Amino acid sequence: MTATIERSLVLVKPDGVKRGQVGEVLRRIEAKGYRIVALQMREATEDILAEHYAEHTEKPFYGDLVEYMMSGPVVALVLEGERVVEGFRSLAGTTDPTSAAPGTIRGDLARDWGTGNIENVVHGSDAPESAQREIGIWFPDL
Ligand code: IDP
Ligand code: MG
Repeated sequence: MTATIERSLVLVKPDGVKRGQVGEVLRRIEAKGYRIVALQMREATEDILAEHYAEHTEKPFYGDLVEYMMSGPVVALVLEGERVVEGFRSLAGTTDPTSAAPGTIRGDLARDWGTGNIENVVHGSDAPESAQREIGIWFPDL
């Protein structure tokens, strides 16, 4: 059997960077055993977000989502490992941090701040195909 090494695109979102949680997120990724193959701190732009969140541009919350994602720098990462897409989603927890399971990044490090945005510290690709697309957006040279 040949192992299929997968990649995932992860973002530490502006709330995570502002609250000093970059190290904790990286610690959990490394403790789990995934390899970090690229890492960059940068500001998202409207163009990048429109590509990154293409499936959400028509949603009612999209404007607020863009504002949230441009409220400060993000840390973009590419992770590598067998089934890393599924594995990082499991580490991250469900979208809503109030109900995300304790032990997950969102369950432990995020909460509802009453802003109307779902501020949940991290993004992780939801499928290998999305990962490939998202890596192309954030790391075109990779
Ligand atoms: P995911 O990040 O768990 O994959 P998605 O449904 O793909 O969740 O949504 C992308 C991001 O958009 C979420 O992480 C969250 O920050 C934001 N978001 C999703 N749904 C809502 C909503 O109903 N209101 C406000 N923000 C939302
Ligand atoms: Mg998603």
